Amino acid sequence: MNPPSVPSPLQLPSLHRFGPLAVALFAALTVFATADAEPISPRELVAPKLQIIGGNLLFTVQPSVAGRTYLLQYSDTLTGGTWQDLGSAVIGNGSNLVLTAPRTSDARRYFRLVLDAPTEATEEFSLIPAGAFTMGRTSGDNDFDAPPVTVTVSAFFMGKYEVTKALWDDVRKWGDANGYTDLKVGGGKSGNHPVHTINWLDIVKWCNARSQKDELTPVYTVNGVVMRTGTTIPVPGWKANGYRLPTEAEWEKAARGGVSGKRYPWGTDTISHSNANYGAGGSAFGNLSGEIGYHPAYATGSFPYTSPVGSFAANGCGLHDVAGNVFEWCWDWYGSTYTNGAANPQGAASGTNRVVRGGGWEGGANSCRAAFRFDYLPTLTLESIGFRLARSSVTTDDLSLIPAGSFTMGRTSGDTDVNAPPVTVSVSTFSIGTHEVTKGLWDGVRTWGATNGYTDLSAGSGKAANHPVHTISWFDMVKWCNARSQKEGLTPVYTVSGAVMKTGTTAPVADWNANGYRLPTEAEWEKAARGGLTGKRYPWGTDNISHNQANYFASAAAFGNMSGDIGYHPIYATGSAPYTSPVGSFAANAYGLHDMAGNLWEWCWDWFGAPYASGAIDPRGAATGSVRVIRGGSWSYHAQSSRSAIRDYDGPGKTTVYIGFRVARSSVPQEH
Ligand SMILES: [Ca+2]
Ligand SMILES: [Ca+2]
Repeated sequence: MNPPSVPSPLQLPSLHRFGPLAVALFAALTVFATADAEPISPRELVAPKLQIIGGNLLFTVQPSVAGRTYLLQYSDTLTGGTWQDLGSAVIGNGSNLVLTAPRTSDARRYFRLVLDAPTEATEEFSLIPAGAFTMGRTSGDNDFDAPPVTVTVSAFFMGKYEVTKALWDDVRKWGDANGYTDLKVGGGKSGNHPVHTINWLDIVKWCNARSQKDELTPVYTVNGVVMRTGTTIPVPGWKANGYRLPTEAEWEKAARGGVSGKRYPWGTDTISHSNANYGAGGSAFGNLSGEIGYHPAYATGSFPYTSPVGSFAANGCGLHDVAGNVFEWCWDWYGSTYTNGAANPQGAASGTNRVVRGGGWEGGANSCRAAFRFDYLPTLTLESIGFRLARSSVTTDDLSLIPAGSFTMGRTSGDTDVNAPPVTVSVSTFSIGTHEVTKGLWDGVRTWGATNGYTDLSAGSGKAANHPVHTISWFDMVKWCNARSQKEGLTPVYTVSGAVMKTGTTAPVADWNANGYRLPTEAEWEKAARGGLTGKRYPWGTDNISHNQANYFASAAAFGNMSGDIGYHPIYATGSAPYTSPVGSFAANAYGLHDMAGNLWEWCWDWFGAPYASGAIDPRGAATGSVRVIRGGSWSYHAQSSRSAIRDYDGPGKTTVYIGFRVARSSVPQEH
């Protein structure tokens, strides 16, 4: 994402006197600073409706923005005072939100209501991790156009809610003044209901308008120009960081919420009016709703019978209304079935109709299924079709974004590693290389570095350009990371005495907020290796390993070794040692990462030390030490060393044919 917009100066509020109290209602977008003048996140100041009822002040936000955080604050003076939080923050749900404060005997008190601005995409969006899933019909259903196939998609962000009429209006108004002159007004029962009666072409233009409004890169172009008007089918820039429609595969992966083989997003084969807003009829497709017809809570007034977004529980990916309310446009031309094994499919190359998904308030249970495919002309508008937004992950092709959160780090499956007890550890979002760094990549950056001050990088060694680089020290790796960052216009992570580390063997300081390349921490490495799975020895989520899965030295049956051939990997043990394999020779784990087990050990940032404390947040290893952590085993080590939990170490000056590395990057605002 781009950095937050430039703060505007603190603006004086307009005052509304109310009884004995002076209540400040800030209406302008503004920014304030803490007492020590350190800037904090931009916040919108909201103008609520104020009432005094009995002993309480009631502030009503109508309607609230679903998923955003509202906080009531007060101060006894407008100048020089500090704003104090009054009560806890409240999360908007798309409906009226009422925050209360007791009346006090103060002669004068000022209140304001602040809406926390999203600081990263994850507040409005869910990060859907990279990986394969089963797309298509389930549960004995017979959709001819949706046979079950395995499809892989890269990490991306998916909107938690259908786009509301209020959001549509806001962006459309901005767009109208910025060259987007033919966006439809659209329909919507109120501000917090989904927008409808807009067509596919309106939506892609609106996505561009919102991207420009938010200082992101627009996704859709026509003849190389940002699409603002007209009805020419645009070309999508999938690498752009702006707003866009999801592909059909992305939509279905997100809709399934991480659950496999079930009809509905909540992970069962049944549906009722407590799950979604749809038209109930008959018992087919697991419809359990006793009342037949439209949803009784929302079938009021005139058509359409939409519900406020977020009126029903989210699925496992945090998404609301994937089933029902309004159908959702996807990017894809509707075409025949997807290919088994497809990676990031984007639909038919051409076509007549675009895909819509997920059913709507007037559709039956059938159309609410995660597998159900439908399609319409991109010029069609209906009261039952809206959309939700997606955004590409801003990392580059060779990195996977790993979602923030806690995981269980340490030994599993009855293993006895004394230095790796199971502990709960939490890490922030970060990205990590899908492959070990190759000799080819090493050489390219090293050549650039040699003429840019990086004069002592080791040449390293590698069996071929597509094999992992080895025979480089830990110091070489961190300097190389800096060189690659500078080569790509990113901020280097490692400094010595405040200067970018380019040469030498002084232990550097890491800037974890820099957006450049770096080594993963040990905790990041293990979280990434586990691929979102828990309690298994190996990155693919089982307790067994064979030469079909990794390049390691097979010996006894200990640690689940299933390999019949004892010794080095027979395919790669040719010529002279080392017996590395081309990176990516084995299947990726669920985060899209190859060779986390075997091929080469991978150096991490951390000084090797005692196990992490349970509950640690972003741990980065011992404060000092003499050896750095290595992880994942190698072509010459046993199954035991290929386990996700194994911890080993070596001196940072050491160079061997057993150790390489992969890069990581902190998830920080990207410059585009
Ligand atoms: Ca929907
Ligand atoms: Ca490895």
